[in-house]
Amino acid sequence: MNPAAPELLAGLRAILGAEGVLTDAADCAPYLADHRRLYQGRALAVLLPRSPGEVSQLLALCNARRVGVVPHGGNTSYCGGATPDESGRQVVLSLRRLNRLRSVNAANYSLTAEAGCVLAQVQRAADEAGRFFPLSLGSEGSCQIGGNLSTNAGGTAVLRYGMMRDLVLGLEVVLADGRVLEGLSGLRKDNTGYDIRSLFLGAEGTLGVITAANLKLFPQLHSHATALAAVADVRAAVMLLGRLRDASGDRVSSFELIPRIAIELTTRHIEGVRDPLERPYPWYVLCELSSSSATEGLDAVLEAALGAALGEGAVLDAAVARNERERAALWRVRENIPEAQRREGVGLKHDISVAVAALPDFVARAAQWLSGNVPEGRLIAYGHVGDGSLHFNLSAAPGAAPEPFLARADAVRRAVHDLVHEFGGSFSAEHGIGRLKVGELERYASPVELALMRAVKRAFDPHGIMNPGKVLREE
Ligand code: 2HG
Ligand code: ZN
Repeated sequence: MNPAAPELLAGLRAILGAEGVLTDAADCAPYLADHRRLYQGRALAVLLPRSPGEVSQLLALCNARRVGVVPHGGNTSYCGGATPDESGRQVVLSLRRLNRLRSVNAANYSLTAEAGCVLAQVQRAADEAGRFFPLSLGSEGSCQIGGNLSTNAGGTAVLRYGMMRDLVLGLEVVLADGRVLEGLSGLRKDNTGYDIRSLFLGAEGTLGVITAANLKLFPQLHSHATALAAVADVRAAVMLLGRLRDASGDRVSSFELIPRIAIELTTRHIEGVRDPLERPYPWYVLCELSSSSATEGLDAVLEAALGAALGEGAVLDAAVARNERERAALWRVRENIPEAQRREGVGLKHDISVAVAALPDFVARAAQWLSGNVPEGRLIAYGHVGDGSLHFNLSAAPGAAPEPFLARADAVRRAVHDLVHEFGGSFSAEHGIGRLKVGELERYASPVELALMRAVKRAFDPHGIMNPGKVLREE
């Protein structure tokens, strides 16, 4: 143990109380490994503050002692963003006890939640106030608002409502030196100089600790129309999106691409999932229209648009949900793709985006490269095609040994990310950089961008204590 550790721990206990500083190995274990088990870290302690004041005091102390602080939410990061390094010299700062819903303001269409609130808790609070909070992700039962903000989370409603960044009216942030940036006013218009607040969104805890946020709410949704449409290829999927947006008065709220292989994996591995259509097709889209009005006749709009597309051969077949149960069954297919892929065995993940219109060419080029170069892999490309964002994942082909497949991981990542770069896209559409993609950021960000990011990091965190080694490598 670092010789100064007992004194530091005593200082932290004086701030947080003995029960707010975990050091026992079994107590700390859940905070030291990431969700995908890519990293196993160590830590001097896990800290459990109950208030922004405590966060401020503990950061001031850690800053003075130059101790690295790793903010930790629901631990659902895909990139190791909330896991400490192996040195055992960092502390983990869990926001989980900072989980008060401070206020709900239905008239202002906003609420203020602390960072440790679970996303589902915020969705429920909005609903109880007759409002709607639209961020929706597979991990919503465990991910926390602070993590959603810090990674600028996406999900399945971005097409209509934007990313987490677009859902924020204000933030309260504790800076590395303990000062507090108060900004929860909830104004929709405020052009007073630089937008400092927006720098913390997507910064993955490297610039400060978000302790609370004022979030935008929307009218509750009172009607949905949902269908799984089979299409021949990605181009047909993208064309269908434009068609549905036009035909519905822009009521499309989700538009998710599903390849045939994902139907096979979910029906094989997930209890109760059945193929919604009678015959197999190469690709599908799960599309959903929604409205705050109960009388808009969205089902008829969707059926008419799909019927016309069927007549022209632009859609090959479709299953329209006739009730909530059928709607849930369609969503169950989509939401379980990651879990079905996990159960199938080892996999490689790429979280990419390109312009929506460029998706068909991107997928064709990337798939062609894979079929020539990775015979032991199968492409499982699915996701948020309405946002130009795909999970361009691979699993080992049936009967293929995992080792030779995994041995190609670096070459595959390079080829996929180089192609994304050639298309002017992003190698991290919605899961962030964390520790996993630090090298990719260095490779693909322009020198100007990197220099500005480093300058921002130095300005906010001159001693480099905030989530060291995430997003940017230490210089
Ligand atoms: C999703 O859209 C998630 O289902 C997970 O972002 C993606 O597991 C993945 O690669
Ligand atoms: Zn996703």
